[in-house]
Amino acid sequence: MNYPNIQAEDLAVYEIIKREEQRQKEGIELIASENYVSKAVLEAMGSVLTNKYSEGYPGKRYYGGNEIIDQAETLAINRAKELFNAEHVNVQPLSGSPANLAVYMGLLNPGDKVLGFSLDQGGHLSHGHPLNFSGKLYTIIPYFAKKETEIIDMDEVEEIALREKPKMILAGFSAYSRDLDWKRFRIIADKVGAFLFADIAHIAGLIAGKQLENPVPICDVVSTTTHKTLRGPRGAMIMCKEKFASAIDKAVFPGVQGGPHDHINAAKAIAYGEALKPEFAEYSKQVIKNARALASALQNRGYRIVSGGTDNHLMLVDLFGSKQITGKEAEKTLEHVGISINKNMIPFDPRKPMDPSGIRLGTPALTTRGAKEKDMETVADLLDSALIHRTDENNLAEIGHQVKEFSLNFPVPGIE
Ligand code: DSN
Repeated sequence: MNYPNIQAEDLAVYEIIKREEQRQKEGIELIASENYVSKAVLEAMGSVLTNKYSEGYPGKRYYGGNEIIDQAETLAINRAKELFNAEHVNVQPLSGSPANLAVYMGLLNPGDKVLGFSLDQGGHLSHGHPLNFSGKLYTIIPYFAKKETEIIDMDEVEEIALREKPKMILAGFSAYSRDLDWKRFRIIADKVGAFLFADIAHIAGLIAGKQLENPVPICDVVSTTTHKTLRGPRGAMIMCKEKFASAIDKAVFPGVQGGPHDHINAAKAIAYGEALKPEFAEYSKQVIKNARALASALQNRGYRIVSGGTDNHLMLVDLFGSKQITGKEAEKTLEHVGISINKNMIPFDPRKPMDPSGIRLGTPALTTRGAKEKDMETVADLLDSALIHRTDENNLAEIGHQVKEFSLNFPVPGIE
């Protein structure tokens, strides 16, 4: 992508794009929620479909001229249905939080009780943070990982559900590295007459790639962002059983949003089409292999991985517990050498969210660039060296060169 028109018309923006291209190309991306989209997805996002208003749904719009837009949205819906075996799909949510807001609005009344995974153990803001709509409008009851194993204790989930009788059980996770027992969640929800809502934002691509169990046929409603492991444009979608279709559609529009972003919906259709190809299953498999290889390379260097490992694309490292380095210090040091990660709370963290004990690492982005298990050894070495030499500017400069040299072996789609 060369952006000749931006270059001619607005040099300030052109230079920002070029600097960000360079950062992406020369750096190691380990943020578990990030990825690199294909050139086709990038092109759709820059297309003239952005010029249209299309409030409503295919065949029932509040604006004229939507015959072609209807085709784009229907294509995205049909591909998503095929990918996830979904009865009903709404592809209009602009991002994860609005999607989740629409699910709450569609199924609950303000004040209703929701059981959600504790935020400081790996839940998401929209699963009950006190300053988020979820925490302000609904009564959130948290469930936790077990202290000894750092794995969700389904018996405890059942115990809390039987005691609290929530209207909805939310199985959704932003920093949880273990397999989820969807069927047990279903059994528990049925026992207490609760809706079962899964937020699969992090693992959607691994489900689409058939590496993890698909919760869509098991749950009442499932939301996901489209830009993480699923490798589509920034955005989200909601999948649900047909009986909830009307409630969910009304909650998205006019409940939460106005006009859909049609250029993004076309990009979603492209990404879903890519995810339906056999290469995407290979990609998903490699993401998990790489995550396991990275976790074990770090363990070999003395880092404690929360719960002892990973079943998906991410891991939490208990840095403070194993190396007496805080998450904040690590994030800053690693950014300095071109390695992007984020600080993260770990289960039962004695420290605070702005400077927690942990960091979260993920392999979706590096895997898109073609990295394999053996490359995870190099990544672990570079990360470890940077943290060891975190106060030594000369050493950090040298490690920064090595990060760049390593990264340039792996092309980023859309960046020459
Ligand atoms: N910001 C996302 C993440 O990093 O997990 C969640 O929305």
